[in-house]
Amino acid sequence: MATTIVIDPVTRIEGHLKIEAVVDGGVVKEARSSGTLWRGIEQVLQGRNPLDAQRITQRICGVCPSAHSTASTLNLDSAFGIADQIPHNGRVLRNLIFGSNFIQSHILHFYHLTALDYVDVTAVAGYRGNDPHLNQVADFIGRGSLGPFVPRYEGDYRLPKAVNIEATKHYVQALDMRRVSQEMLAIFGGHMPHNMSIVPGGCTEQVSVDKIADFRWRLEKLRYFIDNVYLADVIAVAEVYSDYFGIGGGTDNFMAYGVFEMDNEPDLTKRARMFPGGRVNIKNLKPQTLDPSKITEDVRHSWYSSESHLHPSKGDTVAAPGKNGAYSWLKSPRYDGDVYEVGPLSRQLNAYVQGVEPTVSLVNDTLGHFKAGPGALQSTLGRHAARAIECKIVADAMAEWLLELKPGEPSCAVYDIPDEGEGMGITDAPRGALGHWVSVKGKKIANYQAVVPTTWNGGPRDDKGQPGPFEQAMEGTRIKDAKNPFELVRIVRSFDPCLACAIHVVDGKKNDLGKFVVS
Ligand code: NFE
Ligand code: MG
Repeated sequence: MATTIVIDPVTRIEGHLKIEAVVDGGVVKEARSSGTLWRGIEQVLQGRNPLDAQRITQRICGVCPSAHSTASTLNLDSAFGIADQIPHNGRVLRNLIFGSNFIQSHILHFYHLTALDYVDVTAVAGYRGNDPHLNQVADFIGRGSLGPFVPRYEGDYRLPKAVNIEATKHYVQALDMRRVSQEMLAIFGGHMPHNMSIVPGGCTEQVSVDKIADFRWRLEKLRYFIDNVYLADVIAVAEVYSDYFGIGGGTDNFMAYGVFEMDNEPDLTKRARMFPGGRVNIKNLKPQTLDPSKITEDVRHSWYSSESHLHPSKGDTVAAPGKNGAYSWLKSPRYDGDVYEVGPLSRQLNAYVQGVEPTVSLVNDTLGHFKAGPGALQSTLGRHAARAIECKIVADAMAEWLLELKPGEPSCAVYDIPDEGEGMGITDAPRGALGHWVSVKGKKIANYQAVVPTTWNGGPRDDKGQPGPFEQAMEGTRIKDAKNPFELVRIVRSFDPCLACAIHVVDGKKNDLGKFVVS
């Protein structure tokens, strides 16, 4: 007899995601991913000064605001016609700010959003010893303050007690590491969340030797943690839960827009980026090109009455709560009508098939360690491994970028806002391909659309009925215990869902000043 498993909410932070899975004979026959929180940004931007975009779109999310500041700024660079004029320091500073956010976000995801699916924190309950981190956790549990650790499932915690205790210590240490990363970002970004310095034309922050030194010691602390703790913990988990290299695969298509600017080429599909843009099908591993004109968003199964299958430059967002057949506030982005997964795994796969180092060596080393082929990457653990590898590559690259800064030289171009312009800002956020599109008329924003990583991964079925990446990853999964569906939360969390980002649209109306306000 079929039963339906409902998990709501799934995410430990980052918004409201509901998962429904119909299980028959112990196997998921049909899965639905549903964003249930109505919020947003796009229409708020209409009629405003284009320079507000960087400020306002960062408020989409406190986890990846640097991603939205980067996408909105690339968008305005392109609409203003200044994408080829970013000074050297401006380009490098943007990469350093965004890189700090990547590191923080990947550490957050592994330790605070997913590790407790694998690590049994109750192993620390009786701890009495000299480690202040563990004493803190034991006190927490002793007082019954279980907030960050529950609800949880039971029955499939497999690590030895000593490893559970050590990993819990790292859980607390990772909070410190995230603080260090946020401080590092703030040296050049002003503050975190919502940096003040990434702007069209470059970066407002000036480079000085003392700021470089301040940044450097923090980065070295983080590199030590990533190399010796984060990577080691991912491998320790993967060794004991190795069946998850074969669980949670999903779609065969992987896309990246590319991230970390290496030159000032104005066409973002041709710009040199540390992680390149592209598409790849895991079954043939051949690099394919990316044409952003083929991106559309379907809304047949979303609570919107606006037209479906529009390119984001023409996108529209009219809320229709209760719409027949709809089950999510997320739209369904598609490339040429096809479903694509985005995220660290997509980025590293695209870099891998394009022969980019050190991705090729690190991926091959990891696959060699587990005696697996590239197909194993299309899985729950493949996503964790790709994210950890990526975190190391970004941190190591940042040490090089820091040396490229030129104290005393300019970091921002001078420009005028044009009367008219069309912009596109495509980049990769920690959770995957992120695009902002703008239309400027009379020096004001006429239309603004964002298509966000978790919208790609977590969207509902499209106009053709094709399930989204979360849904495909769950379908066909064998569930050992329907009362403790570890498989489903492990699969979905491996994508690192952020519903705050994914649902960024808003209902509202213009006020007397002609500004859009939330109703
Ligand atoms: Ni709110 Fe975000 C990232 C973006 S994910 S975290 O990374 O863009 O949809
Ligand atoms: Mg949108």
